[in-house]
Amino acid sequence: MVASVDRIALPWGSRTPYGRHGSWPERQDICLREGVDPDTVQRWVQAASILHSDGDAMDIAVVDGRMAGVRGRTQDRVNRGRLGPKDLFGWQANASPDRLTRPLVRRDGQLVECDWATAMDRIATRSRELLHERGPGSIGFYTSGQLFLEEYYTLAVLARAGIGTNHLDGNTRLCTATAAEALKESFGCDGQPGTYDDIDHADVIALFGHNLAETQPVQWMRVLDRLEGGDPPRLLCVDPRPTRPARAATVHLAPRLGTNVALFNALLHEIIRTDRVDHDYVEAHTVGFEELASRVEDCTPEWAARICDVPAARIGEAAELLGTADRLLSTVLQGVYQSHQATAAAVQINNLHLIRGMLGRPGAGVLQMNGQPTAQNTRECGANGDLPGFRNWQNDDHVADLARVWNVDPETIPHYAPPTHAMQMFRYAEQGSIRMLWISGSNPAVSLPELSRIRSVLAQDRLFVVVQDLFLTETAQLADVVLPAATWGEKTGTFTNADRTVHLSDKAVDPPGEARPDLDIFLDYAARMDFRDKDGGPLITWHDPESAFEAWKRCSAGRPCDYTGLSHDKLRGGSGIQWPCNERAPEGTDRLYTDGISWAHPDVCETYGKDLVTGAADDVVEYRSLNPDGKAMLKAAAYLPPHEAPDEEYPFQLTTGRTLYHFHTRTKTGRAPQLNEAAPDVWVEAAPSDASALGLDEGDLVEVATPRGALRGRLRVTDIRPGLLFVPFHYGYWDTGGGHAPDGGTPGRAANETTVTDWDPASKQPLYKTAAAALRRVERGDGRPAPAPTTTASAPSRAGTVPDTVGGPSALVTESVGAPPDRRKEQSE
Ligand SMILES: Nc1nc2c(c(=O)[nH]1)N[C@H]1C(S)=C(S)[C@@H](COP(=O)(O)OP(=O)(O)OC[C@H]3O[C@@H](n4cnc5c(=O)[nH]c(N)nc54)[C@H](O)[C@@H]3O)O[C@H]1N2
Ligand SMILES: Nc1nc2c(c(=O)[nH]1)N[C@H]1C(S)=C(S)[C@@H](COP(=O)(O)OP(=O)(O)OC[C@H]3O[C@@H](n4cnc5c(=O)[nH]c(N)nc54)[C@H](O)[C@@H]3O)O[C@H]1N2
Ligand SMILES: [Mo]
Repeated sequence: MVASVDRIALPWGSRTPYGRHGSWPERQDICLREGVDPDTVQRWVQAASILHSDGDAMDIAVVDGRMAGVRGRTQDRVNRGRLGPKDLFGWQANASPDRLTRPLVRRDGQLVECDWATAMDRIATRSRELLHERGPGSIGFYTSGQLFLEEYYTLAVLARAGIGTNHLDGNTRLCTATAAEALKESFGCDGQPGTYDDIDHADVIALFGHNLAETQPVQWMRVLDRLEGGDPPRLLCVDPRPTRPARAATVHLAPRLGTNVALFNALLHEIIRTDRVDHDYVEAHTVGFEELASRVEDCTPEWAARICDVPAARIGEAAELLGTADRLLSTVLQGVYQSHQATAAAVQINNLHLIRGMLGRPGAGVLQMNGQPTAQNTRECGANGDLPGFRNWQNDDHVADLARVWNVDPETIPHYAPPTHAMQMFRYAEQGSIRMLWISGSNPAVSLPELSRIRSVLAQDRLFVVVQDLFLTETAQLADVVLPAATWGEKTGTFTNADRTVHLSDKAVDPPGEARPDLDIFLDYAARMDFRDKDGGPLITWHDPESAFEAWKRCSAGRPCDYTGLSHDKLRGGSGIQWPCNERAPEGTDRLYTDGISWAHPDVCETYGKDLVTGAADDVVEYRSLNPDGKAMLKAAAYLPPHEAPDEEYPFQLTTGRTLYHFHTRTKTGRAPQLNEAAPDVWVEAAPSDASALGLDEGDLVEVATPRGALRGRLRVTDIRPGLLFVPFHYGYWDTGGGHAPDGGTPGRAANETTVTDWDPASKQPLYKTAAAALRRVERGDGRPAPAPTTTASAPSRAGTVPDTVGGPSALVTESVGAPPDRRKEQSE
């Protein structure tokens, strides 16, 4: 069956229902440029999507050396051929006419074009001067969750063993630092326990602060297909906005912002009170049950109801759902990770699974989600605040082992303190101890909190800023050197999604102008700096993506994220493969912890843990006494109120987040016409009762102000929790239509003008989802609605009052169900 579907109007496409324990049918989505059809495509090149962490496998169509479209790969375990709207249309940004094609350097205050030798020489010279004058601690690297594994590994080696700096982190700090920390706190080590296949088997699926429909649309298609098939799952959704999952849920809880810990403690209280505890599992595999039980003893639903402003009866219903599940799958994302008490809350979801024994079996799994496509690799390669291969910086044996892999002295690798986290790096840059900051694959002048501060940090004369990007972003405009990077489709490499599936993404077309792959840029820098190992040989011995991958395999050998059974060739042709993949598991591993907890023993664990409330690090002695046998740890936490509560001046709660059609600061999705038009400008969501109390209507221009700053956007009245405002964070001042930088007089439109510089004590992830704000009208609307989609959580409260979001002819996508066998054969070539 073949259908042509407007995938802006119908983002999840047509249904392919299937029953519990069945296998998800294939559906191939194809989107080709006008005038191109499958027969005129000259080459299909294998890749996977780079605009979220789902890892949807796709092929890029090439005609005359140019990208001409994409199609889903039906043989892949993750998506079975389906693609979401961003993947169907986002590839067009690669060919945008405003791509950076030559390096730029700042001369007399202006960024001017130059050749690569000039730009790289300037960076190497400045690096050497700083190393000489101020030492390695004066140089910091801020990278991404969007480069490839081979690139992060190279960056980690050159920063940690070449420069010898402790200041290397990713924007993963803003993204999945809490996922990693929560896994480490509960299981002793990072590594996703569950798998997407658990969706096929679960009878209850619980989403905690995760707008699955908009941020992992392909897995939402899978849930929708199960909801329409036999023996459908029941859904629990915890989110203060009326997301699509919230509307489809059996139980929806819309708590007050920042009260997750109170709510989760009440859920645990009910499960223990009704004795839905798997005592055998708890006894065999965990420590800390008594303390957890006593911590939540007083956390009744009535107690939590007052804090969270959710009916106690509803909390009881949610606990009943979780307590009676035969196979429970939970996912956790930014509504927890970027909210108050992030790690403490995320850990309570691990506790829920541990006390119910819901782990390591089909359908029983927890997904502490990732957001960015390659965030997993930033973490495992040690380009964030960890050592490569999930090694423990406090364990001398682990540092010595890493030094062996790199053939350097252990003292070369900084391990005197935890690797510096991103928020601290910007603080050091502000204070002047960091003098060079190299930013790759991130746009902090839009994405970090409190933008007026970030702009002033980056604009300082004494700070030498290098920005490696595809476009002259808001951040690049503040740089001293701008390096034009090649990206997805223009370079080869691998990356790993949120359920540990490793995909290969091959080069399909040449990059524009002189743009170079990030790997080549890092290798060029390492060669100019002439980094050496302890025997005087080159520190970095690889020269291309494949040799970099082979080097990483040696570093990962025997570690939890063991890649030794993988190779670029093995990843070509078929499906992505889940790590660990080694001699023992040559086809990969679907679930971790099927046979007890494997990486929590004091000798092997990645961390000795932290106090969830203060963030104070434990040492090996404390860890050994808590967990001598390496079991899972049930860590309890008391609820504390958010730091910033509404008051008379700032009476609203404010949260920020995403919409279906855009990715982050829109450098790619803002340049794809179908996506841009679906949500062309910022908006502000408020509840009908709040709007009418202030006399506001749909489409009015409003201002949202916090103690940090203000932004302006059009009002959309939705069924959001009363007292809460929502602003999407995608809109910086770059715009196809003409956004502007805030100039003191007129506020801008970026959500982060208003957010606070504050972070979770354990994971150091910034709080984008708990602030107090004021709302006022700037100007009455002219009858036109806010530029917000109607297909998503931003749907108007009164249906039919705003025209439906549609894409039209340019958004038509071919969907084929039950593809003929010959097409499948051609695809696997
Ligand atoms: N379309 C799209 N998809 C994406 C991305 C994108 O930019 N656009 N980015 C990718 C990345 S990097 C990430 S990290 C993920 C993020 O994916 P999600 O976490 O799903 O997205 P968000 O919109 O940031 O936040 C999710 C929900 O948290 C809720 N929330 C806010 N505060 C609270 C709270 O205190 N408690 C609870 N329980 N919920 C709260 C919000 O209402 C929101 O609906 O998406 C990935 N996928
Ligand atoms: N208020 C608020 N702020 C938030 C969030 C929120 O929910 N609310 N979410 C946070 C989260 S979870 C995240 S992940 C961050 C995202 O924040 P950022 O990472 O800053 O946002 P992006 O727009 O994805 O920036 C990535 C940059 O890398 C460039 N790029 C893309 N591909 C490549 C490549 O191959 N090589 C190189 N060198 N560059 C490339 C893009 O052009 C873009 O400029 O935002 C955070 N900020
Ligand atoms: Mo993220």
